[in-house]
Amino acid sequence: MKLMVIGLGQCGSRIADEFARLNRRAHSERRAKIITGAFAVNTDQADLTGLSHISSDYMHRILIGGRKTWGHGVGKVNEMGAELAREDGDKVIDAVRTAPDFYQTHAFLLVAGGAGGTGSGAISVITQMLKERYVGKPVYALIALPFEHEEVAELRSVYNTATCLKSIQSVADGVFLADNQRYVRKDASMSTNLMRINTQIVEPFYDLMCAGEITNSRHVGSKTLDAGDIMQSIDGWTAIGVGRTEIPRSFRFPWELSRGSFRDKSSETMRAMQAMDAAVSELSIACGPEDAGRALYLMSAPAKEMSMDIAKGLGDYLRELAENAVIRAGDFPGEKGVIDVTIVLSQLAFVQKVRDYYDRASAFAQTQKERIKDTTGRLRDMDDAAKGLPSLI
Ligand SMILES: Nc1nc2c(ncn2[C@@H]2O[C@H](COP(=O)(O)OP(=O)(O)OP(=O)(O)O)[C@@H](O)[C@H]2O)c(=O)[nH]1
Ligand SMILES: [Mg+2]
Repeated sequence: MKLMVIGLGQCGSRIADEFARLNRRAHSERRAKIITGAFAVNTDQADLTGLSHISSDYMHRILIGGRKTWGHGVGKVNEMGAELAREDGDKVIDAVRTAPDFYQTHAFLLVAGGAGGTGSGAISVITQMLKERYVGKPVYALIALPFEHEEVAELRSVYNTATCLKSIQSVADGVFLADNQRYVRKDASMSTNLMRINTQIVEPFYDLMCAGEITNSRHVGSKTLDAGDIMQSIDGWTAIGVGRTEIPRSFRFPWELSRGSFRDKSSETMRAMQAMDAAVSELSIACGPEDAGRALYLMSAPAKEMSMDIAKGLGDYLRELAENAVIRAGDFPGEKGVIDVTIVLSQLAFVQKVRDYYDRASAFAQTQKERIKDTTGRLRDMDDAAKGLPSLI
């Protein structure tokens, strides 16, 4: 599947930058093209300059709201992020429309951090603009959810995330959720953590996007998962993950496998299931597989490790986990010595974390309203106290 990726705000732009890197990797490792364009959109000029892989011209690093923010961001006010996107969104549409590979694009992927101002506010507006212009091309969103410490320190980040999620869910064809907190490693510094997290967020997309795009026959699977299958599997709230198991060295040689004993076969299936278990535990957001209406898995393993038995084993296993989902599957001859399983759980009917954002943000909005009323009343009292004095202006 070929995606056109648009990152909004700092978080979104950095993740889009990672997708641009993934495209280079796909090209060098598999001769595949998986990105038809990568763009960064921000109200902050300095943040646009800090990217590495997205082309550095103004058609790929797009400054919006420059006249109003002087290139310094919107300071976490996502209403302003949305407003500036409405005013300057045409810049993004123009860049997309004139991208040389636009017509090869299967779908758009827009990325933002939910807790910020620019990305959180702009993502739904730009999604809506794309949907109005390009009917029939799905628009997906990928939202990074804030770290716990941000939620504790600043309730505004909960409120921003909730309003961002509510808005994007109503316009996008599917919303991938990536919970920053799930990727945290305690011993790393903030900047290396963010870089590592971004790599981990995009990693599960790699095999998925490559699967249908590989032209080199060495890499074509027996049951190819193409863009159509993937698009049928993405709808509404979505989680994605990839898991890996190593194949023990003794199994890597053909003469070991040619014995083909029952035990070898069953341990192969076990290994594939272990990779699937790892994918489920590495999902980008905590969710119950039983809440998924659609599910997809993709196995990538050395050709000789793949068999109908294993595919059936994995299929049965996922059916047990995601009992209410329509399941799609594919395979893909991958790297030597490892089995990777990518999982997408979509059309999730319930996500605890989203529900919590909605509840906490509604309470926050109510307290804010009361606080404003209280402050206005007290200001009026003070003004009243000065009523009898003359004014100098
Ligand atoms: N995964 C990940 N999350 C990030 C990154 N940078 C920021 N975030 C998260 O995104 C949220 C803040 O959003 P930003 O992208 O910095 O905000 P913005 O969209 O630029 O908006 P303003 O700066 O307010 O104009 C916070 O919850 C951060 O934890 C990043 O590189 N990776
Ligand atoms: Mg910013």
